[in-house]
Amino acid sequence: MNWLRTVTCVGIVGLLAGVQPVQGAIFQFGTGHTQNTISGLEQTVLVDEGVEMSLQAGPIGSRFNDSDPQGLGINSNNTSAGINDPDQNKFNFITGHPTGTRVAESFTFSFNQPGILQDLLLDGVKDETLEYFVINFPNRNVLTIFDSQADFRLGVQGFSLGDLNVVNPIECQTENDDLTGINYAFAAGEIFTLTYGEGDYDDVPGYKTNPNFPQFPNAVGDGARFQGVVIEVVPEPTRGLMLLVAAGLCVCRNRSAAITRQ
Ligand SMILES: [Ca+2]
Ligand SMILES: [Ca+2]
Ligand SMILES: [Ca+2]
Ligand SMILES: [Ca+2]
Repeated sequence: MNWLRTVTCVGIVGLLAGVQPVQGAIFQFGTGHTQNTISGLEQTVLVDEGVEMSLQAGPIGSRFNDSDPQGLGINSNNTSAGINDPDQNKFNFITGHPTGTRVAESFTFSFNQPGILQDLLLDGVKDETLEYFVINFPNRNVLTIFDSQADFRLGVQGFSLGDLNVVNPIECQTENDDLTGINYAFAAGEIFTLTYGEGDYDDVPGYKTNPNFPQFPNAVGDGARFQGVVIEVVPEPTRGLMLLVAAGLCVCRNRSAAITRQ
């Protein structure tokens, strides 16, 4: 029976080698993509390549606004907290909260299949004003995502991103505010949160007022937008095939063990 075991195992290895386990799904907002279709919704589900992406605007009561060609924003005007939103088609800080604090707009998202989060596509993340997005991963890891020039801007004045009071600062690799190659594996239904933010100038004294530094068109942040997310998933037919292959491997192992014992 050794020939049968050999042929079976070789066949299984061949199947594994031939499997193409992933396909890309991309959810994009703005011109040519999802635009003017989810404005006014607090939550929604989008579909690409058979994958469902569920989105929930935050804070509670906020609504999506995808009216701008550059991407998705949040409208938090007249929410239950009584907040005034100065930029209804951007992610920004909202004011007028009864406690007097600034509240950052955010949204949560998840997928109905397991996969790998690869790219976060952002827009309008300004380096001079130290704007950023915080991504909270399902496993509680956190990244604070800055413009690709933010560390350079700080470095000119003797500071670095590490001087800011944020968790795990990282720059986008591209000048168009995209963070690529994240490579985070997630399960179906696991929730990510993306939240807008701005660096605190108190962390880097002198940054705003240094006369040797190219000056700021606006001294305060002006919000940013979410352009999309790229993921990889295992297609349903391939997932079934891989389960069969895995079952086959178990049979093969058991058969080998039985033969060894003989
Ligand atoms: Ca807003
Ligand atoms: Ca901005
Ligand atoms: Ca930028
Ligand atoms: Ca971008």
